[in-house]
Amino acid sequence: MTEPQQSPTMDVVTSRREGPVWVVTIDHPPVNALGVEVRRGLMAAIEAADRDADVRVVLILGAGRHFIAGADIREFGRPSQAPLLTDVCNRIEACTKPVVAAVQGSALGGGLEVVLAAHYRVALPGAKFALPEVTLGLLPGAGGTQRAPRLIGVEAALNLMLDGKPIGAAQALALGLVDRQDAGTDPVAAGLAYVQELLASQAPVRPTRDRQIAAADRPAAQQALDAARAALDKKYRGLFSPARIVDAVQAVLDRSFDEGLRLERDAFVQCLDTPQRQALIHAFFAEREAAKVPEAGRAQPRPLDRVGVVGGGTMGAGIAVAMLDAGLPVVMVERDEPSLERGRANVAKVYDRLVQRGRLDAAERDRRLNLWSGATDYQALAEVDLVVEAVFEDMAVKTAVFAELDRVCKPGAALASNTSYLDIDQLARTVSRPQDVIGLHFFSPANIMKLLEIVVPAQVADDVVATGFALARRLKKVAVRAGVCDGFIGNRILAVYRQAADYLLADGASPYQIDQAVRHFGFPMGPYQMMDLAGGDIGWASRKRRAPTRDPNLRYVPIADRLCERGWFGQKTGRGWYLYPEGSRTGQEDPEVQAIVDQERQDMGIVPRTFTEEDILRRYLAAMINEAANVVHQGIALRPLDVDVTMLYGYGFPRYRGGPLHYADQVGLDTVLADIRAFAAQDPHFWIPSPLLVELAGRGGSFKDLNQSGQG
Ligand code: 3H9
Repeated sequence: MTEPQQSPTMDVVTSRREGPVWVVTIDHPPVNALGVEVRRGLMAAIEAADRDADVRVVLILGAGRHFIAGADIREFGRPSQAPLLTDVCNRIEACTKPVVAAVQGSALGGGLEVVLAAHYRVALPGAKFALPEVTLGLLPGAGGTQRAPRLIGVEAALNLMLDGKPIGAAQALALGLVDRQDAGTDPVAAGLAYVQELLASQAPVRPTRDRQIAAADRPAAQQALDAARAALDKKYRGLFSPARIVDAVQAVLDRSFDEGLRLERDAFVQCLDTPQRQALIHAFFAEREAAKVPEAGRAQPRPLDRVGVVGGGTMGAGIAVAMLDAGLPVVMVERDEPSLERGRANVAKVYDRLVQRGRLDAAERDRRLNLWSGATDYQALAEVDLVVEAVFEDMAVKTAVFAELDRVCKPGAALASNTSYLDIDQLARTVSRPQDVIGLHFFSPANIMKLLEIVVPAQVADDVVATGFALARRLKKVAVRAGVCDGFIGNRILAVYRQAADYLLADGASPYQIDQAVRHFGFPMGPYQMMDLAGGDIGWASRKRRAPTRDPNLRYVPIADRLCERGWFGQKTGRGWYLYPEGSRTGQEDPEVQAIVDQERQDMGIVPRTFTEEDILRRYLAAMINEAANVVHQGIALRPLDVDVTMLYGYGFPRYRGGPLHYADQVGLDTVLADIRAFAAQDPHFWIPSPLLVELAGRGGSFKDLNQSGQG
């Protein structure tokens, strides 16, 4: 090799010549996103390589942990700046010297499109390839829809684009997405080794655009397209971009490469303009911003090597599994041997099911279960770094548990409660170390649901909050900081929009009509289906608990109580709002429930009225948005985005609508406020406009503004 020569390209893209090889490195932390400077730099690097007669091969690399994580998502929605990524990819492909991409880490979206435009590809062991644009309401917009099918076939390419999930190096090799795997860890060495081979064999340029789908493969390709199109409604209900993906891939069979590119570009621009794209990108950033909380900025997390869980019921076992899955040894404490045995069985059951379904091998199950130990003596928790209490939802019971934890846990251990509504400040005051007490509100099933509300009591130390967020990262959960109040962020808002549903029910809508409207909006299920799934007895208990403090001015709808009095608790009892014959999990409408509803209306002296689907949704969502605004206004949520993330990850709010407060901005705050005021004319006690909503609507502001000002 001759002495490296530097070229004066942009800082984020540097090029150097090593003998006949033009090594182009993208160095744009944190993820080498393809912002305008990177695009310009890449363009200039290829131009320079073409001009330099001594260059025979170009090698493209990413510095750091990732190759390229895709287009710079922050640029979407702003005026586009030349060169477009699609032009950069075309330029790479048109290079007169062979271009090799050496991929370590992620090659996602536009990053993979750069790889597809190169002529040769090598993957290192940790490489991940994906076209995740669909998760952002988009389609690959830099030639991916045209090049991927030409390289790996229509069906595989459709899967990559419609699933959006990453595949590893071995699968990429098997599909023909890359030409080879390198076992090393250094992309420069791997790339140069491959380049030497290509030079030795005088490998030519090999534009992907020149490949054709072979005539023999076309019928199967068309079949894959037809199947994908037929599945669209069911799999991607309400989403705009998946159908555009299928259309663009169809062009691979029907049109020239350049026509296909134009069609892709048009579809990409259409997708960029949709509220779905805005909502999905809001969700992407909101999820990451939610982890940025003041306490985590001020303190380092405490060490976290061993955890305790008190309680082996469904919740405790789910939390234990979440910890075990993350490789954390768990000590479970129960009050006696039979309860402990049940706890152990609950944990084992989760893993056995995974093994049965082929999602986990038996050896891995055993390895994880080996990290579990159980005890009936609290002393077993003496050495844990963090303990999560998941016992019965009752202040006296929890206080007794915390007294034990206070007695046995080592100094500095974080003491967490998984309560979903109790006052953690009060709980913290009962121990000698309130600075160590925090709320970790997991959602059921705790090993699956992504949301973790981190509830921050008044006296908790910053490093305990930071530990909560570090734990969430370790468990691959999405954490949201919540203040102390009844129900924290999520359950507090839920209580209010559920009440709005009950008023709709009392006034004339059927539970089935309400559920359907809510599903049509994009929730996976409606509130009555949800109650049947969770068990009606849970809500019944909390209604009874709240009865003495209920605002007497608020209407009370006792219909759910009538069902519970009959023992109709939902799926687990075979009937609730719906009928579940023979353990079925899909409910059937129940005329007897409708008769009870009719009777109750009569008893309340209500003449039922008709509600359209739109009427239902306006009330349901206005109630949700209004309480969400209160939660922000009172500082229970730091920012509107924290509410959005909570509702997206814990309550099934459709991601493509961005969460209730993003959605409110899109609808227009004055529209939402006008609705609330109109509803208030009929029921002024329930429909009290949130002061924050009034203020924002009054000055033409938005929840988005508050996200921006609250960040950092
Ligand atoms: C696309 O490519 C369209 C093209 O087809 C066509 C265009 C014409 N842009 O997640 P992390 C930030 S669409 C801007 O915490 P990790 C992120 O916000 C794009 N910023 O790290 C965070 O910032 P901060 C298709 C981005 O290690 C920081 O980087 N690509 C982008 O857990 C670290 O991120 C995707 O959808 C971006 N593309 O995960 C991939 N990506 O520190 C999206 C990340 O200020 N990205 N940031 O909070 C990911 O999936 C993950 O970030 C990744 C790293 C797996 C890469």
